[in-house]
Amino acid sequence: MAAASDIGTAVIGTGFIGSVHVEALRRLGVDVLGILEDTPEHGAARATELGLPRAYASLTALLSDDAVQVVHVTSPNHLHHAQVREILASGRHVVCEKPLAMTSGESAELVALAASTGLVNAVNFNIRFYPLNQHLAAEAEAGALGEVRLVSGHYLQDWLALETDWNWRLEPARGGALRAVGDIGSHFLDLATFLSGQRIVSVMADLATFIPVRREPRGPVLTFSSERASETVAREISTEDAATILLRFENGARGVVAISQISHGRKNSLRYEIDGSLAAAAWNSEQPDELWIGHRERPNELLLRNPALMNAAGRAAARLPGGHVEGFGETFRAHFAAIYADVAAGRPSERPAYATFADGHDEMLVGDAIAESARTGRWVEVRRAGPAAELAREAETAAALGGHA
Ligand code: SOE
Repeated sequence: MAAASDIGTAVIGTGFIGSVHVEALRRLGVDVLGILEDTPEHGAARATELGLPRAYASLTALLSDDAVQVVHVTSPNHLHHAQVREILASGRHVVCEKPLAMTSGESAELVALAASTGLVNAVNFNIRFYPLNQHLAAEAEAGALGEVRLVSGHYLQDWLALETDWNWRLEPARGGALRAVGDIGSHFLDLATFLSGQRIVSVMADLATFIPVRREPRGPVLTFSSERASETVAREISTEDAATILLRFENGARGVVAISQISHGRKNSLRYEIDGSLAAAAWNSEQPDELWIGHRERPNELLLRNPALMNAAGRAAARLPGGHVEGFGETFRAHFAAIYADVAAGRPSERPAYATFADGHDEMLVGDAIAESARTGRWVEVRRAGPAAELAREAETAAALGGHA
């Protein structure tokens, strides 16, 4: 089996998250052969800044490099579908940033295409790969929490809290119809299912746009950028700044989550509480090395991330001994280690710990239900039947049978 260092990779997009991909791949020892940006000039500048051998002039040029076996897609959301299709068609494995696509129709097609090729396909729900989240998912699957009954929490940020804050995600044509829900709510919803082992079956959602007019600066703006442009133009905003969502899971468990990108002082705060019939667990992404475990009939516990005290899944995601805090960037390394083990094996494993296109597509279906519920003011079921879901399921079944659909 090939080692990670024998695997050639390229990254599309070198914004905030694209740069995190490059650094994590380097930590893993993968050979990052080059990048693709929105223009050749921008790519050349970024390749130099990142100390990379080359910038490809186009996706065609990138896919003409036989040394590239895996492509990471971190471009704006509206480019994902076309780029991923071309990458899969060229016979390369692909890691795509969330959300997988702009619509569930697009994501269903990508699931089918990926399954038909047998290539490794992943969506970057990296928050699964904080070691304590890997540890808790395995503990919960082994019954440590008992029957999961309630999942509550939030994902709050403040980088879009001012009317002068701007980013491509604000524009439906580039980010999609759901913004806060698609960008960060998707992490919480994926994690809730990953940790509880239960899929979301219906939702009741309320979306709010508190800043209906923002000041768009002339020229591009990096995610989380605090630069203030001198010249701006007023733009009407239709995508949601915040969402409050009630959830029902397939085992009858209930959930509630607040999502916001306008919460002053919360820089990147995902918090969950999972209440089971035997015990509870709670975690905060801004203190990721601590897992609170709640008990009714004995003292509560606080598990500090420590390979010596975690299960195999937690240990596999950890790199440093206890007390040496591992953070956001480390989750990409752990995530990619799981993905590249499958790349080295030449095909997806039976039950990947990472989110596949099927998980990314399921997220899109939950998003469809959230959008419909917000429009109608009613509880809406997640529609896993229907043409898009059927297409994805057929392809997955064929792939599981070892053939390619
Ligand atoms: C911006 O909200 C962002 O970079 C998201 O796009 C990432 O998925 C999240 O992990 C951090 O914040």
